[in-house]
Amino acid sequence: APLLFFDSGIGGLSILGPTRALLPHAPIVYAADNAAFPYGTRSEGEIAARVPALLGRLTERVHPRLVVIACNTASTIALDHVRAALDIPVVGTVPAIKPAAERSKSRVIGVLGTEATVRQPYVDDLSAQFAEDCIVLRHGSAQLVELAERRLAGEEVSEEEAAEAARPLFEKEHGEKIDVVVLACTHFPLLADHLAKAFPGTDFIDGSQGIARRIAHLTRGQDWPAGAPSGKAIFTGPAPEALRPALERFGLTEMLTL
Ligand code: DGN
Repeated sequence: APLLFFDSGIGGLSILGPTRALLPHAPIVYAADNAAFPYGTRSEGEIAARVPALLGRLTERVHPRLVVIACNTASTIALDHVRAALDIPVVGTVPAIKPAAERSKSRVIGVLGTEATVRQPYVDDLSAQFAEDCIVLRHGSAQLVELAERRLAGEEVSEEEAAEAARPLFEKEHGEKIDVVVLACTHFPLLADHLAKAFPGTDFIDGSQGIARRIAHLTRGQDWPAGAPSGKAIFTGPAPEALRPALERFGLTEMLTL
């Protein structure tokens, strides 16, 4: 039985990469809800209804042993609903505010996510619990999501474009003191090299390594099939041919529509 990764688009590849490094033989199904992309501009109600229903259909089709909601927007809104709907382990992706607070010296940290993620009470709770003595500044950017999608589809995305989209975070009151930024959208690690160059002296962190370790822990002792692992991508809309080379780099050699 495979591991099922789920995102609205290609963001989940930033979680799949480190997971593959730890579990090179695990069969993978990567599901992208591209028919409803992007999630960041949708309402809480829509996401809370759509994600569990879709994961229900997907698990019936592929019978995974574990589901990874590789999307902060869907996780911060719908994780409990999904866990209630499925009877297999569900790993979510939530903003890495705790490690950011542990690392920050200036005690001003930034959270970059989608518009939907940065307004979630879940983010308030994480900030209150783990970053109580920090100023936590947030910026939601649909633009960065678009740029990550375009880059994976093979288009040239410049450092300046990425910097422009992230800059409003640093222009907020106290923003100039930010020393750690949480990439709270799984698309954004795919732009981390550009961001690190554009904002030197700022650490950009994400939870992907920790999530990969969590997945490895939950599946420890499993016998994965010998030989080359199988990997396929399932889309809710038409399969985007432009993404084929990028998906193949992640071992996803087959593209299907749900
Ligand atoms: N990759 C998703 C996230 O982590 O929030 C959201 C992308 C989107 O649909 N806007």
